[in-house]
Amino acid sequence: MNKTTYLLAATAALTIGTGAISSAKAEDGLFIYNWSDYTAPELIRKFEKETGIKVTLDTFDSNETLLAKMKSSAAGYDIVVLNSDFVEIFVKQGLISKVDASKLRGFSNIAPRWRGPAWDRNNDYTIPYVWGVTAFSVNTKYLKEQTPSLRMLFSPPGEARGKVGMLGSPSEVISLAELYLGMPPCQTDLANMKKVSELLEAQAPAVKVYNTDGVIDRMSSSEVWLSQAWNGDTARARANNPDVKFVFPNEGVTGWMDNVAVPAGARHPENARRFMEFLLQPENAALTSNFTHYSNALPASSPFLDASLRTSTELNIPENLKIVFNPACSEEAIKLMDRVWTRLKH
Ligand code: N2P
Repeated sequence: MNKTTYLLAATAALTIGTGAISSAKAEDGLFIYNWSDYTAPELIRKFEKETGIKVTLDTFDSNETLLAKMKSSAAGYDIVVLNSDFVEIFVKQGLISKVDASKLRGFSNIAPRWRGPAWDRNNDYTIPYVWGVTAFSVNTKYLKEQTPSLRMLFSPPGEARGKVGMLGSPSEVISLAELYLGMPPCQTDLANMKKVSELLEAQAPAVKVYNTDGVIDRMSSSEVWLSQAWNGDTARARANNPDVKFVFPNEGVTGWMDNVAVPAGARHPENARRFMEFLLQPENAALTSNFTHYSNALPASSPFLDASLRTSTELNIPENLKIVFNPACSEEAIKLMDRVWTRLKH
């Protein structure tokens, strides 16, 4: 929308508005920074229509990219979406501001399980967006035999050589490697990190790409046959290509919640608040789940979910599966991860 049509839309919304809109200057807009392939266009249209607030969306591919952007001065965003294992890092570095989320309208719609989570005990800073798990997918057309073990990903069968896709960030790759090797996350033990490094170096010749963008496309098009993957992205790939299958490995999976927060110094904090309250309405959470194929934290959204989601093999996580929600790593652990990663990429 260009500026003129946008102003017309804002005026129209103001005339039919309820008065609530007067507290937020609609024409100032709302700037959102979210993971790629993660924001339902319908959700944004609905928010714009209901509030007259024009949304601008930018996307990123990993927590590390988001962190670097937030640190590099005023990025100008009002809303960011970040993984549970990065929340404390953002808080410590003063990158997100207190929103006192439990006072938001709709907060009580959040399932008890997801209120006051380990990464934000009092919901001072965040509300949940959607959550999922990380393991791997297999293209069953080309890889007829599947091993329900992370071994298949980290020591891939010969025929998968050059057809393996890994996510493109140290936290994603190394935390899964640690899980496979039976180590707690955020290792600072040098001998253990050496083992992680050796595992990844040995896997590298089979890897076609380390990239967190475009994972759905690469799985759908069979460009990769074996891919480190999130369950929801795999569900979307399977909708395009029924040969794509998500594997729940014996060793377990890493789990994460993505969280909505307001960057420190956001220029439209009131609009950000309204967006958070909008996300806390069950029909709106369902729009996000229906688009992303991830589970949200609002049980009352289930009547609005697409039937395919309720039966999705990727979202129906086996009951006894071990799910490790990673904590925020210490600076020392992050330094070691970066070292392993830099070595791997050279
Ligand atoms: C975006 C999926 C992001 C999930 N396609 C990672 N937390």
